[in-house]
Amino acid sequence: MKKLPTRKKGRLIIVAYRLPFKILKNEQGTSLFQNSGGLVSAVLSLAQGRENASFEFEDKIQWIGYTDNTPEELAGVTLENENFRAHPVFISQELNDNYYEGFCNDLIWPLFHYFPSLAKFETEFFEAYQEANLLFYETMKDIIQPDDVIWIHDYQLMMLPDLIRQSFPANKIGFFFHIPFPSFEIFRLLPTTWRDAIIDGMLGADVVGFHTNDYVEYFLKAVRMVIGQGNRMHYVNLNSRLVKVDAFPISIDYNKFNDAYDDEKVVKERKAARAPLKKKIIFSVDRLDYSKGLLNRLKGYERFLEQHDEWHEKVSFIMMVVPSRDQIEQYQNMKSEIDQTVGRISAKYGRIHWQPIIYQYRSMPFEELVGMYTASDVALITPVRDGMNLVCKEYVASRKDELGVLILSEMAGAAAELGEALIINPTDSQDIADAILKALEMPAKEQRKRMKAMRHRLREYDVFAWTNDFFTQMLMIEQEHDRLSHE
Ligand code: GDG
Repeated sequence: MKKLPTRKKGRLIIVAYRLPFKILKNEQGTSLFQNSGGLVSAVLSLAQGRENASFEFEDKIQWIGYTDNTPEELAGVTLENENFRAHPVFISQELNDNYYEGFCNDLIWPLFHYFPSLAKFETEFFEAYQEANLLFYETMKDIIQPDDVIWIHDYQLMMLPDLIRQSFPANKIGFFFHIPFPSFEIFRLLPTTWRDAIIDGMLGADVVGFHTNDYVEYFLKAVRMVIGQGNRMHYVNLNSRLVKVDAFPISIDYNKFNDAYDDEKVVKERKAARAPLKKKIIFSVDRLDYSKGLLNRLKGYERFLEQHDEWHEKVSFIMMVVPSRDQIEQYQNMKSEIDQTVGRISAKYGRIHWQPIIYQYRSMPFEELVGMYTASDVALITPVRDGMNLVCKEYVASRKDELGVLILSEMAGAAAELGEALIINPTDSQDIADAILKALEMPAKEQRKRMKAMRHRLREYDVFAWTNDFFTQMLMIEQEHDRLSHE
């Protein structure tokens, strides 16, 4: 077996749009509330030094990210907990409106999720994006030391790798992209200078990671078209440097979800969900977003109810929608449409003692979330585009009982790994309706067979394997450079 490189010096610097905790100030002082999102748990696996890890870092993890607190509010406050030391980036409201709300969420998000008609191409957005990326760089430049490894995340920071590379040519820089990288026919809709700046920016890294091989292929095609550079299987040769471009499908903390099955609070939540309904449960949870296919899902369920009255009063669909970006008009309109569709379905099929849909617009504590994952007979996950989708992986990892059926959109990055799910086309209501029927009727033996295979895969490649894989590639890049230059 190839010996993995090890590294024991240097610190890890994470750069992401947000800091890993919320900062709350009151009369008692300042408190930090660590977020529990996917990226924070992934990075924690590095802080806690796992067995078999190919590296260890010095000191606490340094984390650079935006805060909506002002410099005056944070003056004299120690921004660190047992895992992270935070370095806030201060961005004015006006700049953030054009940078984050504008370029990131009104242009890149819709465009890269294949909604070009929703994308707004404003010059001020692009200028703000450049300025904000520079602000991140300005915050970092006095922090970076020679052996530090820098790991940058996502579409808010596409220009940052190159900004750092220009002044710190010897530091290892990784960049991970959490949303889909689109096909060139979509990417080329960006003005030429913008797409050049994006590609040049990302290529400042030593390793550029995506969730799937398709995104890797699309990115390499964009590189060929934009900088005219030939590339060979997963490498871009910039003469002085080699950039590795590869797929690293993000995963979850498998044990956390698997072990939660027996947690007292989770057991209580599971019983509380099951007892009053006494019906089969279909469950979904997503942030409010047009990419998540919420309306398509409702239409698929409606068609199922229309065609299968033998299932009336025997099944309820619990659809949780987590508030997100709902200050934006598009999101408000979409929410109204969801509210109306749920109302129409309930009015048509509901009975005094049966609610075909239970729809709630709120977020849930972790125990309730896993309670719902494990109480449900079917998880219905139908994004029209999703970089990966962690909800489906969490559902599978939570099912220690090996029961439950996953219905999953072919448009989610996760579909490439979870082939035992019932894979559907989210724009096809009939496909969704047929899959719901198949899932509700699936014998326990077949559920187990499918679940076992998916659980095995997620156990093997959990979030710790993901981070380990990414860093191993980053530390191996020099060896690869030597090998390729001798071929
Ligand atoms: C982006 C990409 C990619 C949701 N509601 C509650 C709750 N959640 C947690 C889930 C899951 C996470 O939020 C959602 O992750 P997703 O992957 O499904 O979606 P995005 O937020 O769009 O994330 C996506 C991801 O980045 C990682 O690279 O997979 O494609 O779009 O972890 O559990 N957690 C709790 N209560 C809730 O109500 N506790």
